[in-house]
Amino acid sequence: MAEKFYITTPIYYPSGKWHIGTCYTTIVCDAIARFKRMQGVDVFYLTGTDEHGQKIQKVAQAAGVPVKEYIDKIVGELKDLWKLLDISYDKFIRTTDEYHEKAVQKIFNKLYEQGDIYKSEYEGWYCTPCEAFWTKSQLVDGKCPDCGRPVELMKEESYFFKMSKYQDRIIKLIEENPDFLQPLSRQNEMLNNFLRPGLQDLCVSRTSFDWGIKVPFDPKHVVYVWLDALTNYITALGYGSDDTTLFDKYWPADIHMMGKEIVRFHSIIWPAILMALDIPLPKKVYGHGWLKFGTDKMSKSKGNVVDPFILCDRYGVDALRYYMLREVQFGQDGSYTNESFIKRINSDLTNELGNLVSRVTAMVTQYFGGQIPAPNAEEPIDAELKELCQGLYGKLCKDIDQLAVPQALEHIWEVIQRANKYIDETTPWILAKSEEGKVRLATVMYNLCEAIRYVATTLRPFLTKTPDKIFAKLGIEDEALKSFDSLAVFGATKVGTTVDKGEALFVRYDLNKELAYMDGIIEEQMKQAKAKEEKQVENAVTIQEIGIEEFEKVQLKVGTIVECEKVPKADKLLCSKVDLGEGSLRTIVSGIAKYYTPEEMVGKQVVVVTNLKPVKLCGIESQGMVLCASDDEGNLTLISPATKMKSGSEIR
Ligand code: ME8
Repeated sequence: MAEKFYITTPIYYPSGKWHIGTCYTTIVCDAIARFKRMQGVDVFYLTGTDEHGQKIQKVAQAAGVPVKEYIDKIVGELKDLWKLLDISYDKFIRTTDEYHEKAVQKIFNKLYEQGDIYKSEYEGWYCTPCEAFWTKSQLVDGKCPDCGRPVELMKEESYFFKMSKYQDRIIKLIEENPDFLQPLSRQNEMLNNFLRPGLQDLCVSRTSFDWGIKVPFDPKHVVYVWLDALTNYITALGYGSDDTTLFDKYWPADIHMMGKEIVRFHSIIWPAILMALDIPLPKKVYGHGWLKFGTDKMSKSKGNVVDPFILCDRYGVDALRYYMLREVQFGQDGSYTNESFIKRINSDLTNELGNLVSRVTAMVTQYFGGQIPAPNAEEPIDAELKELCQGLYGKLCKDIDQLAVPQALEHIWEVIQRANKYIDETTPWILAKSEEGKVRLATVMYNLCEAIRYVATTLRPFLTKTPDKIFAKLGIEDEALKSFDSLAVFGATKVGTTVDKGEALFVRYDLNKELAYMDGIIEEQMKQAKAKEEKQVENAVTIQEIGIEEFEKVQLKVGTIVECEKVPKADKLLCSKVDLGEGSLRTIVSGIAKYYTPEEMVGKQVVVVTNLKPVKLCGIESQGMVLCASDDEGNLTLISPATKMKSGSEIR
């Protein structure tokens, strides 16, 4: 039976703010998953979206769209991004999927019934505008640390998970299984900052919003988003459903991969939940570092978001995948700069890899009519290149097992660099000058083609377009010659195969020109971010919630327009006399002359705000306001009762 391998990324918040940092986890996991598949391992690679919680509910509401509809669109965009980046996931889970929701309810029930979840009261300092609870120590000068406004001590009825019960087992797990939590630095962080000071029971339900999975036996509560989200790793495999085939096959996970900021949830809360459910623990939790923009965390509001769609469009998917996998020392924070990106493409991809392939295919074309010649005159200098090729796969296996992805690429590049040096050392252009030299030249060309085949084959998990282009240039169609198995013996490339130099694999970029281009994009992004922020402020003003007591202060009545005329010297204004059943008529000035003629107005029934303070408009005192609806396309219409009403009827 094939060895199995279950690898997961975190499930992504449908924030819609995708930048290259967001793609980091998925690209790394993808390379590992592809590598394992090529080794003949039965891989299950899971990713998905984390769709519940107050934040997303609020954003959707502010956009005026039903929450699910709002999220569906963003999830579609995320899937497009994964498609663009050739992410080869086996399953995409959404926490709004019905099977997941049902399984989470089952889990919650089970934990409640066995006493691991209990009902109590959550007490904390509550900031109403932010809808957030804070502990006393988190407050800044006794006020909300986020917005600086006053907070009040509030209690919320909640369910709690007995996390404290599992504290000692988790400490033991981390201390006794150094492989469980990696890299090492994260172990000390978890032990010293959270576990040894003592774990508190975890609040696992909320009542202040409802965009979540309902607690089955107490539906005014929704399940805490992290409990909902973490369980995706087992519900995606069918845990809690009628069909647990995948769960039985793939669980426990071999690697949960994530950014360092969510290691706490995966190495403390998640094991505690699994322990309570009596399910085996994942083999490894790995918290990688952040990809920063220069020295800053990427954020849309800072305008330093590097857009993967733009980069792929201009430089190709493989350039981005290569940069992400090679540039950052895995486990540590890395820094993206436009300059280092372009330099990596120019040096590693264009100068080293691209050049090697084009030089060799050009020489085979020129000296051997495009057919790979038979090797027949070995010299000691060949041994080093051959050994390097033959040893490559073994090194890569070790690198991938240790999650040393950049080192894996470095090892492939050692072969590329050695092959380029081999060309300089063997001087094919001199060998080509004599018949005797040509005998030796055949061997040199064969060895180079074979070395390039090693490179293309081993690059397959990391780059998704380039290896196939190289195979096409080498005329290799046989799938067996693109497999890891074919790397056992140097010499598998078939003599006589026809090569095709074709187009260059990579372009060489003018650094300054590209930097100017990218600066232009960042500038545009900043402009857009600023405009969006302004719009949000504007929206926030319009959508600010008010209590019923405030609304009741507004008096609305049905009025009938009795007279109407244009206001002299004011293009936009009409002055109406309105019957509000008060005995005398009110004078109301409205800015609607562009939409209605005075004649059209007369006889219309309208909605009037009757208790507005009078204002003078163009010298006329306006004693109320006529309500209208308007849209973005410049339409405007009066609001009228659906059927004729008595003038002065109250609107409630
Ligand atoms: O945390 N560099 O989702 P998320 C590297 N829903 N990695 C980055 C990054 C950057 N600049 N920015 C984001 C969540 N990431 C939860 C997970 S799992 C049960 C729930 C990574 O959308 C981040 O570290 O905020 C994480 O691994 C992934 O993107 C998703 O983050």
